[in-house]
Amino acid sequence: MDIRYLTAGESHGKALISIIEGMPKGLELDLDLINEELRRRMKGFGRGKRMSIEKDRVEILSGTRKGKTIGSPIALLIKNKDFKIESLPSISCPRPGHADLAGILKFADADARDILERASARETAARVAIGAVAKTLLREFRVDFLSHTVMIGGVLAEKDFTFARMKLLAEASPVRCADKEASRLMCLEIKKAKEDGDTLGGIFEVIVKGVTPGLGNYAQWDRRLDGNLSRAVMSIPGVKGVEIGAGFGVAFERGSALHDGILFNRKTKKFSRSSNNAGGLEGGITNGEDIVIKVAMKPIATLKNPLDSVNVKTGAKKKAQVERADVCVVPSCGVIAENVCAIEIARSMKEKFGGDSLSEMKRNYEGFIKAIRNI
Ligand code: EPS
Repeated sequence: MDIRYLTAGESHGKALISIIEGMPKGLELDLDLINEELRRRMKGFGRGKRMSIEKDRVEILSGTRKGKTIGSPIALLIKNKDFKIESLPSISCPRPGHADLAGILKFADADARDILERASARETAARVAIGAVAKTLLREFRVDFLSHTVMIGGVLAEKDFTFARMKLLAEASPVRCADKEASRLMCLEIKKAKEDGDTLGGIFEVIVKGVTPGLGNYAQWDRRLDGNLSRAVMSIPGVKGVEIGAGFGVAFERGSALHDGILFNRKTKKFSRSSNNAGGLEGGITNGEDIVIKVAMKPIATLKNPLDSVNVKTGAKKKAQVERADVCVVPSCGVIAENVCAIEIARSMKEKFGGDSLSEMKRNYEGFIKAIRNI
């Protein structure tokens, strides 16, 4: 069975709900691990007041027995503490950059409240919960994730580290930046933006280690894993650019300089590459190298010092609605991207190795690993 999922819930509604189908039977679901992902998503310097109100915790409503998946749909619940949707006022001065005006036009309804309640990035908590389940499955196959901030407010992280060190340092930074000095300067930029009633976007990178070769399929466009990963990341609110591997940089190189040389170790019978400009994906399939995805996020659209707008009911020139908001959410977006990528990789794993139970899936996986050592 294919893995598919849905989320429901408004930013100030009762709760966020996730349903995930297709997880193999027999997977131990660690509630602490899911809650830890939710906690990571809430963190970060530049977050607003809402994150001090909420304490995102997941409740598993179905799909498990005695702590293990039973092969039926898994339903997850995250309750909103700030449940007040019925008493919130209408919004008729849309914020440039948010879904407000596009949604007003879509529904031909002058109140943006219904739009922003679902368009809000709060929905990503529900996706992170699903991603945490996907990560739990992938952990069984030794797949590991990190995200780290590359740029905020014009400050670039300049230092490079090994996967393990990068992960450690990014986790310890208030902006998920592994370069300590850059991290400090990024915080200063966020502080300045806040003082000016302004917001900041940025760039971050997701790296996935331990992914087996052969996931994804070029046989049909919608089975290409690069396309599915890009779509998943691009669908996170605020994301405007997604690059895989060298990304836009590929356009500047000659083929001889860009493509990653093929190496073979006779002892381990493993292929490897002299570089990873492909970002772990060739022909829409994983090639065994790390998957590397770089993401550009726009600044939050709600400004304390609001932009020009109009009252859509009267046509009069007005300032955009000011709502409680964050100043910079690039670190959280990195965590969300890790998790939506986990869902896509788990989907591809399930497609390739099938299996109704985890043990069946593992048998198929081990058999495949043996086969590629003997080609
Ligand atoms: C978010 C909750 C929201 C915002 C943010 C993400 O809470 P509230 O709107 O009640 O302050 O902090 O939403 C947006 C960035 C957005 O554009 O809507 C969350 O849980 O991540």
